[in-house]
Amino acid sequence: MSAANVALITGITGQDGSYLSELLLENGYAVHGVVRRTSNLLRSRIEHLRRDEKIYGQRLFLHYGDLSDGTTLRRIFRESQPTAIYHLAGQSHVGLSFEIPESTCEEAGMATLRLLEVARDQEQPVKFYHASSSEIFGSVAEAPQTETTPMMPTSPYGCAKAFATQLARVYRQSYGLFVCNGILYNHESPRRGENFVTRKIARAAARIARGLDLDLTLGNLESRRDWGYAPDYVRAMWMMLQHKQPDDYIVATGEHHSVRDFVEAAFAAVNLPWEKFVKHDSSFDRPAEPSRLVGCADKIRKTLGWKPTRTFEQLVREMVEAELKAVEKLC
Ligand code: NDP
Ligand code: GDR
Repeated sequence: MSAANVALITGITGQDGSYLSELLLENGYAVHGVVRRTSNLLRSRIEHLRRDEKIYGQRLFLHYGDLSDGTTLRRIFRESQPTAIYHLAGQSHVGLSFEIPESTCEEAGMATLRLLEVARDQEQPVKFYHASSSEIFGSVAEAPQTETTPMMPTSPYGCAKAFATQLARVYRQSYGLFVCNGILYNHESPRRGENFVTRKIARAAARIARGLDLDLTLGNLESRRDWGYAPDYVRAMWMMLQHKQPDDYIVATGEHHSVRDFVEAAFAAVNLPWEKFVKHDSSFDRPAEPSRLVGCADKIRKTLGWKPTRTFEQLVREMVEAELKAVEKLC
């Protein structure tokens, strides 16, 4: 990999941004990340990279910015001169998007347009990855879904991602920009945000097992998702931008499981009967839920040779084990 590879990542402090940074640094890239001003300087998911003197300030650079601040984003482009941008930032909680729809749509929708416009104005061509989502399919027209399945989102988040996905296609077709939509299904890891269901369950199972919590309160146990392993999915992002043609790809395992399945597997990993500890609270239910979300990843498997490395059971176990280690550090 040549030293001329420069990546700009929006959302570098998130789950995917942190794994992607590690992958790109391993592959010899200079990595620039956009970070928001926060009241706490600790950015837990990339703190290990920031503390590494051989990396931070040498090959990893952080720039203050916000998706709403177009002039700053343009300046960051000028300063970093990226050859690739991975646009991952935005409010990513589907349930919350019903409570804060305007900012969610601004971040997931309009900000993508803003960045596509900046990319279009660059003198040097820049490859563009857009973090699309299975939520664009919503009340699905077919299962499993492919790259050509119609979009029928069921949440403000899904609507905004559908808008941004269509725009990314328009910019590819109209201006010849190298833009890829990664239509990613749920992907999880020990770095997942604590208010997403898998991390919430894994954390609670470990804490209940060690006597730190008494129970776990969840919404709909019957919801089903196609859950994969986040490091596999950031590898897919990178692979898309290495291909000769820009295109859209579904990234999924092709298997779906219920929230109940995840709960059972997580509590089994700590030898506890889950029924004794799990409660339902309807405030976690959503006004609408997508149905039968499960992806067909044949295109990325055949074209790019991508495949997942973890089974569902391995994923659950790894997440619970990480939480047990975190609890041990506390004790
Ligand atoms: P996270 O929620 O973990 O990370 C979101 C990132 O966006 C954080 O770095 C956050 O910064 C940043 N961000 C949010 N709002 C702004 C803003 N206004 N300006 C600048 N930065 C902002 O998400 P994931 O890593 O899980 O997901 C990455 C992307 O992929 C998201 O767009 C998500 O919608 C999409 N996606 C995720 C899937 C998944 O299963 N994980 C599946 C399909 C799509 P801060 O740390 O300051 O909050
Ligand atoms: P999702 O993930 O909405 O699919 O979006 P989440 O983990 O939030 O929900 C998955 C399913 O679990 C049900 N559920 C609960 N969810 C949460 N968060 N908390 C609970 O207590 C709970 N109880 C049950 C939900 O109703 C839902 O059916 C994720 C995000 O990463 C998006 O950014 C991404 O685009 C999609 O995955 C693909």
